[in-house]
Amino acid sequence: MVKSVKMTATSLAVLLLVLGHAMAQSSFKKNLATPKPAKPAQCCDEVRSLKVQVASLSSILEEMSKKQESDLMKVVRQMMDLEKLNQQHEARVTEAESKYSEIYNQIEIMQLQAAQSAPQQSTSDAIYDCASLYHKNYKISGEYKLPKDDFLGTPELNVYCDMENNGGGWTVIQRRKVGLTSFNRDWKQYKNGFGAIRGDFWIGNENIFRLTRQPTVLRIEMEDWEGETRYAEYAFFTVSNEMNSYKLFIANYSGNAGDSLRYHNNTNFSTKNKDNDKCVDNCAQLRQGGYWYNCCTDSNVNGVFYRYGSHTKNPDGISWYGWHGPNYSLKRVEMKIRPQSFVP
Ligand SMILES: *[C@@H]1O[C@H](CO)[C@@H](O)[C@H](O)[C@H]1NC(C)=O
Ligand SMILES: *[C@@H]1O[C@H](CO)[C@@H](O)[C@H](O)[C@H]1NC(C)=O
Ligand SMILES: *[C@@H]1O[C@H](CO)[C@@H](O)[C@H](O)[C@H]1NC(C)=O
Ligand SMILES: *[C@@H]1O[C@H](CO)[C@@H](O)[C@H](O)[C@H]1NC(C)=O
Ligand SMILES: [Ca+2]
Repeated sequence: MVKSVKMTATSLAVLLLVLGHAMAQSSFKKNLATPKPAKPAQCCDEVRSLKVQVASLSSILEEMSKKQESDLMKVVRQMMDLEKLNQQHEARVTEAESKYSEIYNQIEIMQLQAAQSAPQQSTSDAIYDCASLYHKNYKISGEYKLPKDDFLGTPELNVYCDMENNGGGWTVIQRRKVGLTSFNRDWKQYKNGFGAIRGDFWIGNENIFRLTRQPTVLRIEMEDWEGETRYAEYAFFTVSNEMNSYKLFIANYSGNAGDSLRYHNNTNFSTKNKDNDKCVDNCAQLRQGGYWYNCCTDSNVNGVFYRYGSHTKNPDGISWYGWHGPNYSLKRVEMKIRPQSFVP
């Protein structure tokens, strides 16, 4: 064993010497300036150590990618957990919202019951508008549910009552103040009403027709972008039924905004899909709303809501010509009605 190893070592040394000599000679012959320093033994050692290094590097790499993978999995799992939490939060919010509205409805019902059992102050029992609620001693502004009345043929209706301004008892039929609800709607939507009762809405032509069967006052309040307010009041206001295209009648103006609904007196209601105006044009399409268009407007309170800074160029804004002319879109408008006979 020992001998053979020695032998091998010696023969290897000899072989290396010979090889080294040969290589030195050949490189000498080839190129004097750049002798190759690499010796075979060194080369193989280097290769071997390189191989070892590569192996350890690739195992490190493998480990790293495994770690990365597990990190990624962790992140994914965390995201899934967050998503689940988020969904749970959303579900809780929805639940809270529905509970809130349920409680709110119960309060409303209790308020109505209290109102209905309150000592009678008006000659009529029926609650068909905010004025009758006011006379049943309900004097806080807010959202109410008017009960269905078979005798009057009125369905249940959510309304907003202004019980505080100008004597109270006002049923709000239109409001523009938030600006996110489009008023460029079709006949059916204007007929039945749309929007949010606490925000921007149209109560519906059918409801306006029903609510104005008794002699009614209309009050239109408005505010410009400088914060100034004006109003227009019509001591007489009524709207025909659908058969008669919800034709408008108004009379006996008072106020400080100008009589800009007069031009619309005795005209039919028009929407983008029902041109009942007195013009060759389609005013509802030009003015982008539903209204009692003539040819076309002296006021356009159901027009486009333009925010401050962009409200001075367009003729389809929320305009009241008697105050700010055709190209100024107002910041806020509210239309409300009350029986002529109302006494605060
Ligand atoms: C209004 O509509 C009615 C039918 O709904 C129609 O008879 C009448 O001519 C219309 N009036 C105008 C001014 O267009
Ligand atoms: C609207 O027209 C009627 C006639 O149909 C008239 O009696 C009333 O005074 C008019 N209203 C206004 C504000 O001009
Ligand atoms: C307008 O007011 C006058 C005077 O108060 C009154 O005689 C008239 O009937 C009113 N018009 C309407 C349509 O209510
Ligand atoms: C409103 O704007 C139109 C053009 O967009 C212009 O012709 C008109 O004179 C303006 N009216 C007023 C009162 O500024
Ligand atoms: Ca037309």
